[in-house]
Amino acid sequence: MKLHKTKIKKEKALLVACAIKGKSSIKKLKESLSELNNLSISAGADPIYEIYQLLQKPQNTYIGLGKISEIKEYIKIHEIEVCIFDDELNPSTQKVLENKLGIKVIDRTALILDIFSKRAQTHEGKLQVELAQSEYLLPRLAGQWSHLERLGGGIGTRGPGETQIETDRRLIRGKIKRIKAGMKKVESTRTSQRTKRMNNNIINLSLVGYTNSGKSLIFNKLVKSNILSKNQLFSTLDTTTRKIFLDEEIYSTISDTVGFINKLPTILVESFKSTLEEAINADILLHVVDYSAEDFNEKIETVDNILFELGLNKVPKILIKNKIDLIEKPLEYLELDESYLAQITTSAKVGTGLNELRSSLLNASQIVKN
Ligand SMILES: Nc1nc2c(ncn2[C@@H]2O[C@H](COP(=O)(O)OP(=O)(O)OP(=O)(O)O)[C@@H](O)[C@H]2O)c(=O)[nH]1
Ligand SMILES: [Mg+2]
Repeated sequence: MKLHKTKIKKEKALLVACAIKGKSSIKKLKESLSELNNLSISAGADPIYEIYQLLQKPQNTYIGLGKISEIKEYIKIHEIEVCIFDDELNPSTQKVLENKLGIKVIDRTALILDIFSKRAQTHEGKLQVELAQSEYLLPRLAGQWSHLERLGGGIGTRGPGETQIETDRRLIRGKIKRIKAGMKKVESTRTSQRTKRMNNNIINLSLVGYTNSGKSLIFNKLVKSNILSKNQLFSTLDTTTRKIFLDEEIYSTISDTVGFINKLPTILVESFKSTLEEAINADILLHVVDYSAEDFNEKIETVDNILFELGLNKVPKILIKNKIDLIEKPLEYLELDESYLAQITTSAKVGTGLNELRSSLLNASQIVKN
């Protein structure tokens, strides 16, 4: 007898991006769409087409009305099941779009949250993702009852006189409260470990940077560790800290952290503050960039902007231009702000530049200590 393989059907998706003229360009829109394409595949969709537009001014339908007609036409002909937008949509825009298009509408934030929830392994990681998801869901509740069932909201728990949405909101608020309480417990253990290290006058290094830039592989090579380093977005969600000897006597700690991405949802940054705590308290940040990426400059800028949001723009940094085995162009010296003490080129894969990186870490640690 032949066994039939069951295949979960992937939803056919149409990707949509737009931006205001002068603030972006067609090239940037296309780069962002190619990232959205990756994100949607990671989330389990089947992206088959992309539509983009540079707008003169913002629209309350996200994209111009002409384009909406074009999208509707495309949906009909190609039987598209979900439309994915490249920015976070406010709840009312999302509603308007769903009404106009007649199919499911998802935004970039929801996709990123979905991937994070797939990757979360530890108790703390799961709590943080659930918190971000609940915060995202709260203002978008109308007509989302199916989502709530997944959140474990009990049916029949409705109080007297409450509408369905009020009940949903109450359930989610309760859940947010419980998650926050759970996170407090995990955080206090972490804080006491960190205080111990800080009291010992040890320099703390933290790897930060765009997702898929090679942070975990560099970490593994520097401290002979074996954490997951994989060609996919957001391999690392949890922070790992290890001791690293910079010379025979002096040692520091080094942490590997969650990667960043363009248009990283604010709610995720907020929820992941406890995971990012190691980076927030680092004495030196090791900013890793995939130097072989065409848009590496934009990636550096994105990461610098997120560091700024976290109040880390003034922390001493070293830029690690990684993946140089993939490029043929001559290496350039980049103009960076004064918080960057050095820039090093590496190939974590081949092992190039790792000795220079170690010397640079030792130098920087001495500068920071004095
Ligand atoms: N060719 C080449 N590939 C590299 C290099 N460094 C890392 N990679 C590959 O790039 C991919 C991503 O590496 P990771 O170490 O997982 O990147 P990361 O920055 O930790 O990514 P996140 O955890 O998602 O933020 C993996 O497939 C690595 O093997 C390098 O120097 N050269
Ligand atoms: Mg990683």
